[in-house]
Amino acid sequence: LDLADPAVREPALAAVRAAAARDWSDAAQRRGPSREVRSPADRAALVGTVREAGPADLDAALAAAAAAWRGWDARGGAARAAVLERAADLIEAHRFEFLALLAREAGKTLPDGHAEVREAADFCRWYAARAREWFGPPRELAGPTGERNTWALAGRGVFACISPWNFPLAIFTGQVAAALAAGNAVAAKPAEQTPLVAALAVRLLHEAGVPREVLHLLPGDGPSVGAPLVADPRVAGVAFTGGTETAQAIARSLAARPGPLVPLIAETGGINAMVVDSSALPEQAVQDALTSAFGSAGQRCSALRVLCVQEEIADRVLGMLAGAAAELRVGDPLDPATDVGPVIDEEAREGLEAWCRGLATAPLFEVPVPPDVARRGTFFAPRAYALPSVRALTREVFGPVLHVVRWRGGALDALLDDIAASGFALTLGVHSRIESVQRRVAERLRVGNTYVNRNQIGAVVGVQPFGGHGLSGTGPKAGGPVTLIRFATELTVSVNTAATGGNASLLALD
Ligand code: UN1
Repeated sequence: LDLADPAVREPALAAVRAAAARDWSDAAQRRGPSREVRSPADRAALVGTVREAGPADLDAALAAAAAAWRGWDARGGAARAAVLERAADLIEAHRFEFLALLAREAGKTLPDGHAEVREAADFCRWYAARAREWFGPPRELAGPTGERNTWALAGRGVFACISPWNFPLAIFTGQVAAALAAGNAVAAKPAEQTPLVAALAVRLLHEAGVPREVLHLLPGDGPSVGAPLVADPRVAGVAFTGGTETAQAIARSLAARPGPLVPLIAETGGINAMVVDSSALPEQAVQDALTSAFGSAGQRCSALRVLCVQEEIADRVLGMLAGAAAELRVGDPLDPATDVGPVIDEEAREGLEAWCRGLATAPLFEVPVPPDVARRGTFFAPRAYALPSVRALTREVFGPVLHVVRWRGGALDALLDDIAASGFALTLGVHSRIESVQRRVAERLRVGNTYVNRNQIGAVVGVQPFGGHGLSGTGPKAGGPVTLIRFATELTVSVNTAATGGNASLLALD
């Protein structure tokens, strides 16, 4: 979507504006409470209402999914792939509706919304291709004569997919597509802030050919939907993206459950650093710090949280950064001129304010929010603070707040120890033109995704498999070559062919 080209831009914007004006209420009848979704960019505006899932909906969905998953699994990887590829086409065909809804419900700018549509379609196609590759007929593994050994991947059963509001389309669709590709049925719980994007995605997945009994949307909050879902013995696996503490609570709940042992696939947070040394190209470091810290209003788990600049070039880099930031426009996400939209809700805004107050120091710079914009929604002025040490950053601050630490030449190892001490290991930026420094930083920190001399957000499906370890998650990475294995079971069958007269096909394995 080339917004610089007027021939593309005008009809696209007209389509997005028309879609933005619609009532996006979800028509599905469920038995939980009704929730009104208000736009973070304009709290007076109702985006739509959704009827949340009650206990009876949960029970009905899990019963139907538990009965249906074997049929879906039995179709095989190639048939499931064809359905997911149709879903990718449909998601792209509805891109203007998604852009509108992502802007209104999640406060996403048009370029961010466009990247999400792209990523959601990519996830469907990538996992479809992996399903074709790995979920075909059982593979014969060579062994001793008189025996036939086969190995195959298959679905586990019903997967619970619990997704965040910051990528309500891409991460929601990515989890669901992975679970479906591997032969599972899915009970999907979107974030309570963003059920309407999820409802449109599920409608398209059904339209593409995912049976209704195989994919269920269960909107609601953690206590009323997420917790009972995870505790239910019919759930055979959980994929979760969100906060580390919630992932730990899910792990405890799964451990306390009687019955089968099930996997948790968790992608959580990060206290992501960018290390800039004196050999770095300042213009590049400034552009990448700006994009990584303030893009998507800092509401990415990959976002830059602490910029570590070598003392000798710190004044120059920070001066340039403040200058560049001063030109950022905070505003309505539907306006193509906007660089930074709102934060998701009042609770998020207040949390950011409280964190900044606690720092008890004046910001290095702050990008003003125009008063008419600020009045309408939950906006938060992007800003930067100097910290004495990386260790002063005691938690993930999920928004457009950049922390800056200066380090002296000769003290790189001490800095890296401070960064590693957080226990998170998600993204890392390194800006240096000295290869041995690039290697030293990357190898000492060993995070999930290291980016050298570029920005540290926007991992591309299939090219930059995304995800961390330690406090940042369990793996497997999203959009990677082996993501689907954790969504699957492995079945090994060893047949004594001598005893069956050499006729192993009695077991009808293939
Ligand atoms: C998240 O913010 O929850 O690389 C993870 C990126 C995205 C991050 C998604 N894939 O910026």
